[in-house]
Amino acid sequence: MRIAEIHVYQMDVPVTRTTYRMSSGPYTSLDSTIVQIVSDAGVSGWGETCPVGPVYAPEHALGARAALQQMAPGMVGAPVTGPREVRRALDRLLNGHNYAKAAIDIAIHDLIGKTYGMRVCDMLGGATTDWVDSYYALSVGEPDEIAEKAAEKFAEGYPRLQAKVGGRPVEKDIETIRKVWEATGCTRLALDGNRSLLARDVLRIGRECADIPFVFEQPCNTMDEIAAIRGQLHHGVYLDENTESINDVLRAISLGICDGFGFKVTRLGGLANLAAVRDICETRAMPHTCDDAWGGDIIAAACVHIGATVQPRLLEGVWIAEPYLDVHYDSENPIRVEKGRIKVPTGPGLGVTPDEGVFGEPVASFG
Ligand code: 0XW
Ligand code: MG
Repeated sequence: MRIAEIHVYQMDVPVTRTTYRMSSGPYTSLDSTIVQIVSDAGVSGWGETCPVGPVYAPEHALGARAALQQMAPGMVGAPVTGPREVRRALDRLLNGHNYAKAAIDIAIHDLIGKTYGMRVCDMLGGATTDWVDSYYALSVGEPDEIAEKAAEKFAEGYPRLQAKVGGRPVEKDIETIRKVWEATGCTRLALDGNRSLLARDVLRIGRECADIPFVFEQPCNTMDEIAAIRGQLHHGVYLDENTESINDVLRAISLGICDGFGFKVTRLGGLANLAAVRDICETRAMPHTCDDAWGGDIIAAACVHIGATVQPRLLEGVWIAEPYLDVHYDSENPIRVEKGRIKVPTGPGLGVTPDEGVFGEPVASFG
């Protein structure tokens, strides 16, 4: 099988069902990039990458499309031997740019699966379940409002909650954390600073909320800042944004900096690399999520498929943007959260196929 065509699409993904605010600010619409890879047998595989704005991580939508247009000409005609070799080919065309290469990696997994009649989860080691746990990300907001939303989502069936903190006086975060705990009693609670907290404030939250069983998620900006206070914390620490490569994961584990992770498919470069860190975490009994920054049914399906292969006791959940959206790419097989869980698609490949014309005309085509 060879790559015959590559098409790149742009899709706005508006945040319509509720507000979404992290320490870096509010989000009202995100700019997604979709990749269609057509084989010489006429089968299409689909991938997606949708940075959550240009400041959350060193990624942005225009950069994704520029990187894809840099690589695509060199990929037309290439053999589709397997995701790892395709990634090596991409690395020979462009340095870095995991978040763009991930869209091709996902499309290659989808293409191989649809060609040979295998689900992506079964290509990645096999599904352990038909449904994966999700978790709900509570925005930064007024304590009473966030506590009310937390109670609503916990009652809806979400087994885990993530409360965004940071970007405001720490007293407000502490009040929010306390009210969320009182409103839910949720023992699977993550406080996600998205790199924004000062070490001083992390220590204060830990002291003043010592009775609440949460984990800190990416509280400070760097591994070094977190390592400096790690010994003074009595709550678990997960890394998220700092895990930009398999090496970052190996470093964090070898230095004992964290107790688990929030992983993103595109930040790590795709499903093959997430499967690699999944196996490292299983070796070291490290819980982790399988998420991405934002996006629609394609990236959501990718997160669900890899999430389904994680050893159940280590899966902290699969986050998808669907609860904040009113758009689906595949109207017959939408990926959606139902009572806090997500059904693993049953069709070949990702199990989703975009509706004809849903993305409009490609912004770039090759082959
Ligand atoms: C909640 N997420 C998985 C989605 C947002 O893009 C941010 C991210 C996180 O945990 O940081
Ligand atoms: Mg996070």
